[in-house]
Amino acid sequence: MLNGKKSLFSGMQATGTLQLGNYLGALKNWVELEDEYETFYCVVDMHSITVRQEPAELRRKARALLTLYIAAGLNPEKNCIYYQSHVPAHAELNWILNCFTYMGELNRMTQFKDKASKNEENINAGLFTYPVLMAADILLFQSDIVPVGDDQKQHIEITRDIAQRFNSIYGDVFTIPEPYIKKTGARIMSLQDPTSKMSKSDENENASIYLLDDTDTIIRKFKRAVTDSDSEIRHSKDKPGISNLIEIYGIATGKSIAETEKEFEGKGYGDFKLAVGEAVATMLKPIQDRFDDLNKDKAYIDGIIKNNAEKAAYFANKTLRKVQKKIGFPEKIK
Ligand code: ATP
Ligand code: LTN
Repeated sequence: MLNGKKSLFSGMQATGTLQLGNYLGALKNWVELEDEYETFYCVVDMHSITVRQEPAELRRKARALLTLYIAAGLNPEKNCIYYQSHVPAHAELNWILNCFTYMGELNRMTQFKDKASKNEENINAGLFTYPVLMAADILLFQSDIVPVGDDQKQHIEITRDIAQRFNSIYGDVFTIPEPYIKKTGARIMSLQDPTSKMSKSDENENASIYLLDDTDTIIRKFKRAVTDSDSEIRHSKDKPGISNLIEIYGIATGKSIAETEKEFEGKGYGDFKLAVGEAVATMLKPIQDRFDDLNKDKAYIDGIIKNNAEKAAYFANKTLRKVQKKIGFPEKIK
């Protein structure tokens, strides 16, 4: 709770251009929550450097991500949209929580195992303690819920464990957050390997639909999507490729699985893939247009960056001061 309202935090890494999974699994759902919650949507640029980044590119991607949040429908008057690196309280609470987190817990994180295997030349300590910074993000804002895609569930669980451990020693300092994961869109799969999730850092560009891809590119990528050997458009565990496309089509058009299966009964994969491509392109077009418009107004975006960082810092510092006092750090002399 913050300001007498329930609160929430979520964020995305500025590691690449947003892909369809980021939108359908997270961002699209964020837009519905702005009235009920005090919301904090962060560009987690500090998390991004757990994998080596080119400085100018990181700056560009972080700005594009923040702009995309707004283009996708988040009203910056109602939602606090900001850069993690602009609010030092994230790093300060991160250190404290490191001292309340066990190596054994971190060792179990599947995202760490996955990222470590992909970055064998740079398995740094930040990559290992990544979930602790994430816990700091969430707990700083006394978040009741954390709207994310399915892959982040384990990170919310460790956040809860850390918070409960801290509270059991020092009293009720942190709100224990719940994951907020929608059933549909929670796990959009790669178009080239439907057994692994779509990811913005995938090296194969055909595996992901990027939010800023133009219509032709979107249609081409869906045409090339890996599907199963028969030609029936049916949602089933043994047809992961087609099932993924049916799910995407369903969100883009509002149609249920049964309706989609019926619509394409007797038709081939070619027709279906084209329809999915067109539906997704239509869904993304307004976001792309708004993104272009927003990029023309540098002063407007700069204003949001400045004001929201101040707002986030105000709430974050409240929690941080409380924590510092509880653990026995000496008070500052005024
Ligand atoms: P990276 O490739 O850099 O690891 P990513 O594409 O996996 O990035 P994140 O920045 O880790 O994306 O995730 C941002 C948000 O999008 C999170 O809430 C995450 O759960 C959600 N998300 C990411 N990929 C998918 C997906 N394929 N389906 C549904 N939600 C997803
Ligand atoms: N690890 C998340 C990004 C992230 C996040 C958070 C999400 C960092 N801090 C706090 C929710 C709440 C990811 O999507 N990879």
